[in-house]
Amino acid sequence: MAFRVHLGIGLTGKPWREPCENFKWKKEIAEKLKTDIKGINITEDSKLKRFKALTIGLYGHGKSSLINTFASVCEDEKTTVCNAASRETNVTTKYRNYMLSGLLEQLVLGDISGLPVTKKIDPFVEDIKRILQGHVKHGYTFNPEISISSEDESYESSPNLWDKIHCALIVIDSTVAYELPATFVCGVKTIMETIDSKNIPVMAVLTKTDKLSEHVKHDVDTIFRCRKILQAVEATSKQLQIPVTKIYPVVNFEEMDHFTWKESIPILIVLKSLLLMAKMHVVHTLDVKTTK
Ligand SMILES: Nc1nc2c(ncn2[C@@H]2O[C@H](COP(=O)(O)OP(=O)(O)OP(=O)(O)O)[C@@H](O)[C@H]2O)c(=O)[nH]1
Ligand SMILES: [Mg+2]
Repeated sequence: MAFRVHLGIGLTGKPWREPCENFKWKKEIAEKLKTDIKGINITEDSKLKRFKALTIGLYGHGKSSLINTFASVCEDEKTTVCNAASRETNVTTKYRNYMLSGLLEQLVLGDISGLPVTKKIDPFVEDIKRILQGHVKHGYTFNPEISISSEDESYESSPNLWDKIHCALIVIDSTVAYELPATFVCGVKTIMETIDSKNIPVMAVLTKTDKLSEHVKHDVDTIFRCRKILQAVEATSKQLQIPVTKIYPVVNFEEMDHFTWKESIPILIVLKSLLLMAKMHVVHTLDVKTTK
């Protein structure tokens, strides 16, 4: 394997993704992305209202790790805001919203239980549909047997725009992206019906690309040139019907001792796209409301 990395076997000549015009793996690009991200706000004077994003995916695919990675990029050092680990069962069992500071003070990130593979997923799918519409409060504990009822103390019967989700992130472990479980694909399709009916923007984030590709493990700057990753992106697109351009490969920082501007770049690219999409959604929703 080492000689493949050394000889660049499995890499494309030109990057298959050009994240922005004149993109280069340079510290200045990371700084520019951070400046762009800081500038994407709801309004210039409002610090109270935040964009709300939700991570959705199978258990163990890296949802909580992604939130920790976002928080680390925010703090400029490795940090943890939610528990992430590899276990037989779900690590995250409650719906929690995380407010980050500094770079991402305009964003709330929602973390939920992953969809199970072996058990029935309908209760989770129903809960996710309600979270998307703002009906579920922070702290709700998922029940694998039954979804939330309108009598539950965690049920919000009249959600406002700021309770609702403004961007959905489907988180997929890239090492299994070639053949996602049929129940999951089916569950995502059901969730997509709600996403589409509410016009919520959606993107997919492919995690663990360091496990999929030796090149990426060795040097993250091969992430947009690696054939295996492109294939994982295309397979995800085909199965979940999400356009290739809305699928972002990353390496979460969970299993790294430290990170540099280089590892931050794919994460900052995700954050910039997420915020731009959430902003368009909020602006459009507010516009529709005020013009009616
Ligand atoms: N090497 C590597 N490991 C990762 C990456 N992302 C997540 N992991 C590991 O995958 C395991 C599961 O990650 P979690 O973030 O807890 O997954 P989750 O989707 O939140 O899981 P649930 O809360 O159980 O639904 C942890 O051991 C992480 O360290 C990544 O990009 N690379
Ligand atoms: Mg989790």
